[in-house]
Parts: sequence; C-alpha cells; structure tokens
Amino acid sequence: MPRIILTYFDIDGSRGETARLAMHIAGIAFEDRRIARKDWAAVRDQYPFQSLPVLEVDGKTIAQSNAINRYVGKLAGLYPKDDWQAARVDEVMDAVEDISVKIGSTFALEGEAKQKAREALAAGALARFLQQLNARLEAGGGEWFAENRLTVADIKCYLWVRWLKSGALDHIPADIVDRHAPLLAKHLERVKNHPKIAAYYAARGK
Ligand SMILES: N[C@@H](CCC(=O)N[C@@H](CS)C(=O)NCC(=O)O)C(=O)O
Repeated sequence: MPRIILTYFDIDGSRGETARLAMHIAGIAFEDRRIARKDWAAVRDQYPFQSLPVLEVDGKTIAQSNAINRYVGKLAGLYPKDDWQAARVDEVMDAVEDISVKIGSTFALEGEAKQKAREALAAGALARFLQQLNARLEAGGGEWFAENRLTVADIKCYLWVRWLKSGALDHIPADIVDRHAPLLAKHLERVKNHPKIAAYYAARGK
C-alpha cells in the first residue's frame, strides 16, 4: 500500500473532509495531518498553490480538493469508472466549489455590507443553485448523484449542505435547503446515516 498523508486544517468539514471520509469508508490507511490555523502562515509556502488540502502519496504531492477527491475516490471505489457517470460526479463537485467560493467571498465583509451580500446570495444565486442541485439529484434517481450509489460527489455535497443547514452563516436562513431543495435535505440524512460516516463522527464525538 502507498504511504498516504492528507494535510488539511483541523476542522471536521470543508475542502479536506471529503477525502478523509472516503478513505475512512474504504478502510484506506492514511495519516490525517491537521494544521492549526495559527500555524498556517509559517508553513503556507511549503504547499503548492499555498492552500490546503494537499495529498501526499509516497512522497509526491497533489493539491486542489477536487483533484484529490477524484484520486482518492478511485482508490476508495467511490468514483465511477464509466466516463459519463464520472462527469456527473465532477459536475456536482465543481458546482459545489463555485457556490462555496461565492459564499466565501462574503467572509471578508463586515456589518451591513455582509448582510446585504448574504441576503442577495440567499435570494438569488444560492437559491437557484440549490434548485439546480436538487434537479441533478432527481435526474440521478433522487437518492444519489450518480450510479445509484454513494460517490465522492454525495460526500462533498453532504458536507456543504450540512454547513448551510447548521445556521453558522449569518443572514443565510438555516431553512434555505428545506425550502429550495427538499431532495437535498433528505440526501443529507442519507449520507449522514451511512454506517461508516455515522461511526466516524461518533468516534470523533461529533
Ligand atoms: N481551489 C482550491 C482552494 C483551496 C483553498 O482555498 N483552501 C483554503 C481552505 S478550505 C485555504 O487553504 N485557505 C488558506 C489560505 O488561503 O491561506 C481547492 O479546491 O483545493
């Protein structure tokens, strides 16, 4: 087996978590290297693109979360071999990146500017995005995005929806998913209750 190190921040979510979960589900041994935010500035230049996650396999590194998700997804059997199904997985993962970047751009704002930007997102791009993603899920049969089974797209989407529904984002109503994407709300529960995922978070006390 190759020696695998996944480096990400010390949080149980966001861009590094899909690969972590995929490797846990498949029982792939890896070092879960977690960087504290306070240490980041000192080590940032060691990493390609000065960002995380980064995956190291037998001493060679690769960055960019979706590239990592595809690679790990293939190792874990959670990425389709069929090209069309694989493209459907890629579409969802890239779309989640797009909307995450849009939401992320509001983090630098303060006060009224942040409120306005978030309310505009909630009423516009985010609502539309949720409806589109809901439609994609429906096109895949309603339960999973591709191949009628769990793939890395489901994991990535689950993590993003979990974040949205957590109420952690000021000025974005926590019920936005239920209102615009009822299938995604059910999908969240489906992925959350996957035995390996439920056991993983239970072991982490989450
Ligand atoms: N397109 C990149 C974005 C990576 C990214 O922005 N990562 C964030 C954490 S989720 C990061 O490293 N932030 C630290 C910084 O920008 O200094 C990917 O998908 O991996």
